[in-house]
Amino acid sequence: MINSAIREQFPILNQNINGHPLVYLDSAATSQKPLRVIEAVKAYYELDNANVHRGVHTLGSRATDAYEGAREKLAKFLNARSTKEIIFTRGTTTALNLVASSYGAANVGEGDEIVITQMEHHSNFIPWQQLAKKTGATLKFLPLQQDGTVTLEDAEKTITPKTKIVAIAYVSNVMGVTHPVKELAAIAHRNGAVIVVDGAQSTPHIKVDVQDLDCDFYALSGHKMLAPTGIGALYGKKALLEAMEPVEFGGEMIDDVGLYDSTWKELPWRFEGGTPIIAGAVGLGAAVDFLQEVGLDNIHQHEMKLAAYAEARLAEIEGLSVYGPKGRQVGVVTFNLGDVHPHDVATVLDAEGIAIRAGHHCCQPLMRWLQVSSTARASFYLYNTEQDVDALVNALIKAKEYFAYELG
Ligand code: 7TS
Repeated sequence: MINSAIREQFPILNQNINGHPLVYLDSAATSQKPLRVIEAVKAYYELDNANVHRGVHTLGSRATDAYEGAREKLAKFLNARSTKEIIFTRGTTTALNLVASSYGAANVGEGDEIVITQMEHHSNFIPWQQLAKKTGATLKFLPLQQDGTVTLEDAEKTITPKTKIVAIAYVSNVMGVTHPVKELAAIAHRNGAVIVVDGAQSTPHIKVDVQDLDCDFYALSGHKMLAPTGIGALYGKKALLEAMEPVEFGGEMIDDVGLYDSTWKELPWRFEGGTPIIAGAVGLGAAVDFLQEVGLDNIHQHEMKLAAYAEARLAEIEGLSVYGPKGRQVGVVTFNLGDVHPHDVATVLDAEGIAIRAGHHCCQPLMRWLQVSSTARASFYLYNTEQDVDALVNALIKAKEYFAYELG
């Protein structure tokens, strides 16, 4: 159950900002961290810190167990077949770039097609744009409906035997849209393509089963799912990863280094050159434990309720445009208040202790499609309440009065 006991486990939320209780509505940018995660990282540094996979001393074994234990937790959480399929990265951006520069460079050539949408975060946009430029492949866009959703009919037309890679976010960070990645995976596979899923916004909020989705690659960021910054992961099907070349060379990832050639460690370590993000992984493991105890289904239900409440309450504000589908499946609501610049809206809200994000949200192509330069965005997580939505609505009404002259 989601109740006030959950919120109390996030110490940062218990403070005033500008004389008001903090209302944190920016979890799509990064989530707050429960004590459980903060304490796991602290305990790791206080008791177990050492480098992994090398020394024979006790701390080295404990650190290695902690690091590899986190991999096991994440593999189970995503229902991967094996820990070999989980590569720790710095986050979603690094994971997606790894696929583009390794799998993409080896498998995409002139005349091939890469299919994405105009809604992608820059992290799932620029790697494919640059890969297409480098290889002479064509970048194709799955058309967006007015509310930002895609249709399978369009997907059947856009994905063809020329398609080598389909890359799409499971959940958009701006529009509150969920894409049918399982069905898209089936269409991609029928055409001989692989599907790369950007899971930055889905993993924290909905139950993900990579085998059920049948995705080939899946990228995630720990910091959006209660873990520290600087840790994330790439899931990849073992057969695909085994055929891929590493992109970072150095310590940790080698088997044998000769003067003129070298061989690589087995999966997943061959993709983890250098000292890994050990404390980050420990924090991610603790975050996964926490999420599983609360239950992803409970979290999702809670956020859908908040999103529905927010949609209804925001509709009371005349002159406020909300983008994205009605009855959204995730707790992200993007809007504009007349012609008032979203940065001004966010500044007025900050004075009330309310944290939202304003800007292009790393989605400039989407902003062009929406025909706006930027938007304001409120995003919810398991620690938010209906009172937070009320505070947002009240502050927006205040902002509207403040900027009345700009609203005509
Ligand atoms: N993909 C999506 C859908 C995202 O929302 C983000 C981050 C990323 C990729 C990149 O993740 P990173 O951890 O590698 O940076 N999104 C946002 C956001 O919406 N506001 O700040 C960061």
